[in-house]
Amino acid sequence: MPSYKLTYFDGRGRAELTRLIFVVAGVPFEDETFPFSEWPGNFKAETPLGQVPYLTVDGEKIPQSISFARMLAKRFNLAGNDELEHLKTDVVVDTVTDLQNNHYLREFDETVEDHDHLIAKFLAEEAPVHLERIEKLVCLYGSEGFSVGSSLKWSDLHVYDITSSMLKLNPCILDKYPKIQAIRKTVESNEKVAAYLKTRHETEF
Ligand SMILES: N[C@@H](CCC(=O)N[C@@H](CS)C(=O)NCC(=O)O)C(=O)O
Repeated sequence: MPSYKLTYFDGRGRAELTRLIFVVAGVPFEDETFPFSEWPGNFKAETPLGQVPYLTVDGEKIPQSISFARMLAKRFNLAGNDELEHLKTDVVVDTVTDLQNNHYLREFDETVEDHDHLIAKFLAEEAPVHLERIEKLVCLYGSEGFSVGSSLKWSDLHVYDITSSMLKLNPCILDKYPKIQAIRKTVESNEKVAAYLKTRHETEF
């Protein structure tokens, strides 16, 4: 079996999707985390693109979290059953990543004085546009509790993870999105995910 090591800050962020894929697949991996204070000093120079996360596969360091998550999802049969399902799953993943990127852009914007106002504006105006898109895609491609087809895919894990961050910011933010809520239930009721969530420690992001 190939060896896998995932390297990231001590947080969920852009690494959590990959962690969830390993968890659901039941495949062991080394979860290497380090405190943000050690970045950039010790770690940045060692990374392929000066960024984290990266995945070390059989000794080779691979950057870009969505690219390596996609490879793992294919390896572990979480990417769809045919070419069209692969495509639809990618479409959902990309749409969720748009929300993630938009969120991080606001969350880590150190140029504004009133950061609370920026986040409130993001939650009121930008996040709903993204959430509506995701809800729409699930109506088009998925079924009750699944974003694409009728079995668990990595797109469901991405929906779950990003919406967990949204709920932390506003516990009512998903009230208008029943399809997204149903996906969250599917993911949370997966036995392996449920066991993982019980042991996962709280982090800042
Ligand atoms: N598209 C890349 C983005 C990676 C990225 O922006 N990583 C951030 C942390 S979430 C980072 O390394 N920031 C530190 C830096 O750029 O110095 C991915 O998905 O892996």
